[in-house]
Amino acid sequence: MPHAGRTDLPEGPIVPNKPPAEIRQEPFTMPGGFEWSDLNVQDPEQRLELYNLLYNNYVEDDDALFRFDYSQDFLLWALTPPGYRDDFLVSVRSASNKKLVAFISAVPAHIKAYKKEIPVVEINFLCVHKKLRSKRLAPVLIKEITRRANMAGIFQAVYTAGTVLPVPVSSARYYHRSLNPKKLVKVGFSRIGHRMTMARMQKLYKLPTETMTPGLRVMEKKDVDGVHGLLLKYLDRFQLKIVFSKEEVVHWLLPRDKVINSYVVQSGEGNITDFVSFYHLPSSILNFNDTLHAAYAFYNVATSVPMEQLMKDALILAKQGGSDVFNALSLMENHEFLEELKFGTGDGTLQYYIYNWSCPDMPPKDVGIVLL
Ligand code: MYA
Repeated sequence: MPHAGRTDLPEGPIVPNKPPAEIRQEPFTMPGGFEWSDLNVQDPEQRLELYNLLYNNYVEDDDALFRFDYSQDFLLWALTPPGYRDDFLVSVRSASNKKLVAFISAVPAHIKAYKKEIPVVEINFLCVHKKLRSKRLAPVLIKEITRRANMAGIFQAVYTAGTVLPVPVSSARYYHRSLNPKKLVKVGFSRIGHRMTMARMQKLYKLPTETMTPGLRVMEKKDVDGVHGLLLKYLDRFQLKIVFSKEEVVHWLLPRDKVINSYVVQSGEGNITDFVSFYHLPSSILNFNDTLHAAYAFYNVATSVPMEQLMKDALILAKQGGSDVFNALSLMENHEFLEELKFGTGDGTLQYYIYNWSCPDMPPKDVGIVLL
């Protein structure tokens, strides 16, 4: 396990920051027939092009049953936080017909690893069209996005991947909570276990129709300050965490239909005491012409009620909203509710990486960052 050893590593950049004059000024050379372009994700046509590239070519599970189907609204959310730039949405087009064939994104953020706060980019959506695989396009995309981040004065990045690359700082597991057992079994996501029947399974996973936490309500703009304060304080207990600005709370946490749900509990004195959020990332079900609706736990803070109760309410709300399954990683305090709320261990692990940064490894319970 990556976090088993490596406890005595020095903290800091692996390669020191480069002065501007030492950074390559011109884009890396693409293989013949391809060209670089920036992506304006605010433009519906370009957003649709990205959607289609990912819809057909992005991450699948090991058995090729499911492929992530990030919605267009989700992509707009994921790629336009404060400080985002079109030239960090690095696209590769075919020179002849201008078709989008590969992509990688970077968006700015601040993280804190142990005691050090670091400006970073979050890297995501690395994708090469299936017909162009194994031609070493991915390393060119990575070098180019690194160059562009360096030009902007950023020398560290965070990213996650299902694959083990050099060298993870932590490793988390996926857990799945069935909300719609019948559909999950039908499409091959779950199996009916030994001595189990569909009727028993449905009973096992049945949830109340109403949430339990008094005063739990949808987050609104007026809650931003309260949520910001609550979250900042809460995340401080983790060794690796995201450091949100108020503007970032507005962007990342205010609800967006079928993209991100956020709820708060407010005390009699008007303070925000609890916060719960999940995002919507469906997957195409490749053998059926259907969609698996999945909700993913995002950031959650419970102070007036137990975390388990707050998350049970999240399950109820996700089910009400049509989700078939609720996913969570073994991060933060999630271990406090996974078993009790009948989450099952998934096949997948998710590796966490900090590019060009050395620090001791950590167990996932010390990680306070959720990437999309
Ligand atoms: S993770 C999601 C990754 N995307 C997918 O899994 C979608 C489906 N797959 C594909 O589209 C392709 O298979 C990809 C590889 C594009 C993944 N991260 O071009 P190739 C290395 C990093 O011939 P292809 C996410 O988005 C591989 O080890 N490297 O291969 C976060 C080999 O290198 P080496 C990866 O299959 C991304 C080389 O690529 C990954 O055609 C974070 C082969 O290249 C991977 N997930 O294309 C990226 N998969 O020979 C790093 C394979 O050396 C960011 N490879 O072993 C680093 C920070 C940059 C910014 C820094 C700023 C300061």
